[in-house]
Order: sequence, then C-alpha cells, then structure tokens
Amino acid sequence: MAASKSHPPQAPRDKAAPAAATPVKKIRAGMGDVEAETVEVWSDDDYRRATGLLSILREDGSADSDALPALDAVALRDIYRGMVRIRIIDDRLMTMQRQGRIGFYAEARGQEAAVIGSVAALVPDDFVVPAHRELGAVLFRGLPLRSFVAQLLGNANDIAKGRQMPVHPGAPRALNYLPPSSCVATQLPQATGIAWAAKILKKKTVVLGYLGEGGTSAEDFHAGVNFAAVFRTPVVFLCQNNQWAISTPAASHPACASMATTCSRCTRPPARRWIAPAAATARR
Ligand SMILES: Cc1ncc(C[n+]2csc(CCOP(=O)(O)OP(=O)(O)O)c2C)c(N)n1
Ligand SMILES: [Mg+2]
Repeated sequence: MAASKSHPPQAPRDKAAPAAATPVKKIRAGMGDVEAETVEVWSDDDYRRATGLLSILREDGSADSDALPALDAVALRDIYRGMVRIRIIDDRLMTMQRQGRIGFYAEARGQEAAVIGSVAALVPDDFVVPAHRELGAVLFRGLPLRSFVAQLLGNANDIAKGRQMPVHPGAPRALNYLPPSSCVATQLPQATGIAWAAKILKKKTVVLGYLGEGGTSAEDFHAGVNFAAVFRTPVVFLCQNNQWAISTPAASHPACASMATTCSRCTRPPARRWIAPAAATARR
C-alpha cells in the first residue's frame, strides 16, 4: 500500500476556506524521488515560456537584437568555424559517397546552425545523443577529423575497425557523445535514460537528444518524450525539421498543425500530470 505521505497534496477539507487561500508548494518530485509529497507547480508564465516560440531570426532574415544571446568573440568564432567545417566536409564526403568510395553519408547542409548552435550551448559534462546528421557536433566537441574519416572508410585507424556502418563514429568517452542513431528515434528513450540516471545521481548533467521531424511519427519519440515529461528528466529534444523524411514530406505525417505542437503536447509541465508519483508508489 502507498504510504499516505506519497500522495499529492490535498486541499484542506474545510469547505468554508476559499481555494485561493491554499498556499502553492514548490517541491520537486519525479522518478528517483517518488516519496516526495508534492510536485513542482508551474506558473502560467513558466508554462508559456516552456511551450511558446522564441524566434531570434525574423521572417525577412534580420535578427531581433534584443533576443540575441550574449556571446563573446571567441565563442562566435568557434561556432562559425564549426558551421563552416560542416559545409566543407559535407561537400567533399558527399562527393566521395557518390563516387562509391564511402558506403553511406548523411550531410547537414542548411542545418549547420542548428547543430553547432545547440552543441555550443552545452558544457563538456553534458551528453549529446545524436540522430544521423549531427556529425559536426562531435567534431565541435573535439573528435579529430582524421578519426572521423577513418570511420567512414572503416580502415585500420577506425576505433571500430570497420564493424560499424559509415557515418556512425564512436567517440572517446570523455566527449560524452553517443554513436549516431540512424534507426529513427531509437536514440530518444536512451537520451531520457541518461538524463534520468544523471538526475538519480544528482548530477547537473543535461542531455541533448536530436531528431529529425520524421522521428516525431516513430513510437520511440513518444516513449522518450513522454517518459521525460512524466519523470522530469533533464533532457532537451531538438527536432530539426528539414521538411522531408526521405521521400515523405513533413506536411503529410504528423496529425498536429506543426512539429512544435507534436512535441509540446507530450511535454506538458508536471503540475498537470501530478498523479504520476503517487501511481508509481502505489504499484510497489
Ligand atoms: C526505425 C526506422 N524506420 C525507418 C528507417 C528508414 N529511414 C532512414 S532515414 C528516414 C527518414 C528520417 O527522416 P527525419 O527523421 O526527418 O530525418 P532526416 O533524415 O530528414 O534528417 C527513414 C524513414 C530507419 N532508419 N529506422
Ligand atoms: Mg527530416
């Protein structure tokens, strides 16, 4: 039986007391902490910030200077270098793939800013869980280009010695970068799991899990995102909508009006899901 203290807070039973007078407790709960008496309550402002749209670029391509992050010159140079590197190696390696010298390659032309801008926001202890177009992220984190190309060729310098398909480079553990996943969306429950582990260990690690918009129609997307929302794991899902999942246009597969709606429906804040900790305890 669940101990009474594991239940969500109840309003006092005194019907005469006005509901507004009940103080709102701010207590964090979630998996790893199922004994907590209450869950974090989000204000309407928090909710709007978490589910709304922040756009720095306007429709005409100009930037909203008030929304620009404060980055110093060194950070800006490194970010730009990371983006240009993607463009240069994509050109060369796509050519090699078309020549039949590499078995497979996934380019990120047009997605350079999303890849490098997001990974640049992390600290080294944070984990990157890529899909198949975020190779620039592991180079940005410090994987030598030589190792990356060795993996594509599967030669003697490849860490996996050719046992993994091209464009799925492993990286030294210190880089906290998982090998890319080209099995669509399977990486997302893994991202949630790493974040959950970090939470249980009380680390400050954040996990960045990437997906393409096609991934939002895969079952693992829903498992990963819903699990993350229910158990409040420190994971960020970054969906890159390049409008196509191979030959399937983005407009044709999600039932929602936009990818943002698809995602935010699953990531409603926990105040509206507060039954979860009590249910988890009751099942013991
Ligand atoms: C589970 C699974 N189903 C199908 C495929 C075949 N497949 C490879 S890439 C891809 C489309 C991915 O589209 P999206 O998620 O938008 O990523 P993008 O390639 O556009 O970056 C599909 C269906 C796969 N690799 N894994
Ligand atoms: Mg796509």
